[in-house]
Amino acid sequence: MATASAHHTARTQADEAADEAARTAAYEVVFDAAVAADERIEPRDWMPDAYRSTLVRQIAQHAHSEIIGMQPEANWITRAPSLRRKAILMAKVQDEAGHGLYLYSAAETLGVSRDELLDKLHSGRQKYSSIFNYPTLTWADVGAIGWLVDGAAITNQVPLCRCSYGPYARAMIRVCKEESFHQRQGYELLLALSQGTPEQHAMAQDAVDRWWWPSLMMFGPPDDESSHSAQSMAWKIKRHSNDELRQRFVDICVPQAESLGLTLPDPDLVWNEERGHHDFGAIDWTEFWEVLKGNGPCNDQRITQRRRAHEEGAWVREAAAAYADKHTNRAVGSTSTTGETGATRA
Ligand code: FAQ
Repeated sequence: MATASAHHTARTQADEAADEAARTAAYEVVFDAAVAADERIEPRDWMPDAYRSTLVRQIAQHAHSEIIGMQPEANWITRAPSLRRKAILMAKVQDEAGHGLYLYSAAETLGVSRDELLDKLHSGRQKYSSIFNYPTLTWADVGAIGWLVDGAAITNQVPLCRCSYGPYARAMIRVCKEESFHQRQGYELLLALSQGTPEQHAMAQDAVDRWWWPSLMMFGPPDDESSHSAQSMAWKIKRHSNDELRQRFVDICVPQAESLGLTLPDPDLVWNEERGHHDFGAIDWTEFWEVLKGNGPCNDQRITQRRRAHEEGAWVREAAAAYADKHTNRAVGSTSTTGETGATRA
């Protein structure tokens, strides 16, 4: 009898596993068809585990970049040369905080908590963009970041407005509008310096010399070393490869540099009639991978400051949670059938 019962249980388990596999296969067909038809995948839709984890990785890295990216420019808020420049810079840095919040919210729709993501950033288990590990040495760096770093960010993020995952795509629409303002303010700042005194012009040129190559690295490793691109493009998370977007950015920047009266620091930069694009010099990928390993000029400084800001903000999170609790209790109390809400309000 015992053997028969064990046999029956094993058969039931096998049937259930087969049912589960058939259900997953059916869901996968629906998911693949939605992606192929350029429909949006929404939080409650079925999605492959790997699609979910890829999105969490990319959106978290993006969110972390936005909030760590506040540091290099915040370095200059107290030293902005005029009230107008200071007001613009403060608005820009606050926008970056807002971008971080939209993105953490988008990641939360995938079933991860913001605490968990911040913990991974603080413990070095998740990345942020390589670009924010470089120092802002002069006021002109604020202009170079706006023109080049925000310019690269827009080039990368406009296609993400068509990402297959709905909440990420929608967050990108507003982010891109704000990034356009950031890019314009950087361009305008650099133009003022470039057309200023010889010292100001030299300061603008020096900033462009230092930020050009790291900006090209923002697009990620070359396509043949990009581990995630093929799958992310098949899922329509990424719409273009790293090299395609890098090339697009170079082509956009060349005429803008000419209008600025500044030189891009690449002797190999030349228009290629046949390709219809600019050729450009070799990127130092050793530097990129070193920065990713934590060996950039400011990695330690950035993460130490981020951890400190998080610790110093603990009281704000506690106060916000206590306030939310109070309101939840009040709402529960006010729907009480006895009408006795007084106790929870005390
Ligand atoms: N830095 O296979 P791929 C901004 C990693 S926002 C660090 O090509 P993927 C606004 C990558 O994670 C800037 N790590 O990866 C602002 C992977 O490592 P893993 C941030 C990088 O994801 C302006 C490995 O290399 N923007 O600037 C970088 O398919 C001013 C292999 O790479 C975004 O995050 C890098 N640059 O493509 C704020 C946009 N590149 O995870 C303040 C969204 C690659 O396997 C002031 N993200 N890695 O350990 C993306 O579009 C993509 O994630 C890429 C990388 C294109 C960045």
